[in-house]
Amino acid sequence: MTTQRPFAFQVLPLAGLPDDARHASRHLSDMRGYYADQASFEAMLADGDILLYEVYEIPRPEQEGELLHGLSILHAGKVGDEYFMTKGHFHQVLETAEVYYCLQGKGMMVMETPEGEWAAEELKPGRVLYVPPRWAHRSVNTASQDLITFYVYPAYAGHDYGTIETRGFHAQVIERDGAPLVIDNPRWQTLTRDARRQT
Ligand code: S6P
Ligand code: ZN
Repeated sequence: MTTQRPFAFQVLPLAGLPDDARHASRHLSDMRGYYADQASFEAMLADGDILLYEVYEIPRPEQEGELLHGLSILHAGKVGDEYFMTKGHFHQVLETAEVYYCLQGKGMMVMETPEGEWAAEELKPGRVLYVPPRWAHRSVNTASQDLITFYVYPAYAGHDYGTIETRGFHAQVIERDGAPLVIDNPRWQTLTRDARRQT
């Protein structure tokens, strides 16, 4: 049974998570279709189905009043010139926010609303990022060590991965001349326009 007693754990420095933390891993094969350079993706996958990111979450009842929270650990690397990233999602209950706190590494959070407004914010140790209700979010690791963030959001939020899986984010983060660069995702305009036509 989930405890109703207060509890605490240490994330800086990281000293282990509660024993009942849930662990999810995403490998390269889970990300088919997410990266722009499909030839590089397939070539990498042929070399091995490497681990890209992991999420540890403290289980809480998925109901109003509760908060889900945990650690997201995004490994470093690129597919073509595109940095390793999470799948990204809207919350199923769109009107729910999320807070991220960066513990280690360097990266970006790319975000956008269903209407197509978009934003990109830097993640680095000590930096807090507020993702307002309605904003889809994806973390991107732009450095050579793990990007570790602590996150917290309403436990009843749920996840919608489908929209992003189909059209991607408006902003794409690539390496150009050794530095991160945010560019327009060329596929986004077409896929979003097609999706709007169908509704
Ligand atoms: C959940 C929260 C994070 C992400 C994690 C992995 O709402 O935003 O725990 O789940 O960073 O990303 P994704 O997009 O694969 O769930
Ligand atoms: Zn989220």
